[in-house]
Amino acid sequence: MDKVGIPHLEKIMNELLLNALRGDNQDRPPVWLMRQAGRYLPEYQKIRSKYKLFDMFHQPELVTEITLQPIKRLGVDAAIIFSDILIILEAFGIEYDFIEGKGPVIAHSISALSDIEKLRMRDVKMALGFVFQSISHLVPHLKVPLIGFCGAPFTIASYLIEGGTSKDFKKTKQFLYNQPDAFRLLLDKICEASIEYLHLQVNSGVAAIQIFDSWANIMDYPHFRAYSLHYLKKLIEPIRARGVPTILFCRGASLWAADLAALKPAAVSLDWNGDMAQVRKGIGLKVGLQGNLDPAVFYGSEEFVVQQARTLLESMQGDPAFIFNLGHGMLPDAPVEKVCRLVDFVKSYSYMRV
Ligand code: 1CP
Repeated sequence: MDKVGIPHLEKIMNELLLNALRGDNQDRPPVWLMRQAGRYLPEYQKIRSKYKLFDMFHQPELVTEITLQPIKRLGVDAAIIFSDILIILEAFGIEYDFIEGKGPVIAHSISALSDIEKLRMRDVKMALGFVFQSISHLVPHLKVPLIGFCGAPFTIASYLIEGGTSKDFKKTKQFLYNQPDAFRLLLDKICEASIEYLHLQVNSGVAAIQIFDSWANIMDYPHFRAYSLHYLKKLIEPIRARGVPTILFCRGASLWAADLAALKPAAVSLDWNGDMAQVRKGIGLKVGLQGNLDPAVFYGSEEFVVQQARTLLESMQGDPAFIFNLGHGMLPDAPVEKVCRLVDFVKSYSYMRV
């Protein structure tokens, strides 16, 4: 692995993301891609074929190598630590795994208040020590900001109740509609552990935080406010108080952008359903906007990818708080050449703008 610079003495050279998150980027928009480390990269697949995913997340050397892969291959303006939102389960000693072709699986799912009452938060610094070690290991290798992350309490709770991924979230809704007090207790417990987890990520060296509320959009608006928004606010506030920017990713964000912006994160990450420029007009310049190309764009030709990127860039022309990204994570079968072309195009945009 390349050693870039002297640990802890190297200044972050590329500040485009942090400038945009402060709302004062005068240059081209920063670009990074959600799930930029992953199966579409042959170098990732090479490592993946040798290890179990669960083990990969637990080895700081591998985490470092995989996190750096998209930086080297694509030249994106930010790194995001190779980890998973479900890692937080280890703060409660909950066993889980990632099964090929099936996704995450939780050994003992939650089905009653008594299951929630039994959950005891462990010493997060100890239980998730491998994440903090990975961050400390990574930072000296980077010339771009490192983004740390966690799942939003609602999204984590849905995995705990479903026992894994779900198509209809039936168990989650049954629980939510029949036992709202127990559901809130679960969210409170996850929230407490997540705040601690984010603080420790910041202490270890991340420059920004992204919160993933991937399943918030399964709720209607009143439930979204009570069970998602309320907890997102609780997560953001202590991190903002430390001067660390937070990006809120929420499926459903184009519908609920104004509510999310009202929480005052540094940025809201939009899905591809909304028109970015129109959302900007609606919320004004008070928060950054990240997104929002359809991740399936790579199924089109290279010309199509460039054309879609150009349309988005032109619509956000001169916006000091725009971060170029996808509307959701990279798909595993995106052709890597087209992904490189996209990033190159966004990076060359300022020159075309003059
Ligand atoms: O570069 C990066 O972004 C990699 C780091 C990363 C992140 C930010 C991974 C690695 N996972 C995540 C977040 C994550 N994990 C989310 C939120 C973002 C989103 O909505 O996509 C979610 C919902 C998960 C849960 C998860 N982990 C799933 C989705 C299952 C479902 O319910 O649909 C899956 C398949 C995983 C495994 C996983 N985590 C990360 C990767 C690269 C993978 C797949 C790896 C593989 O099979 O090799």
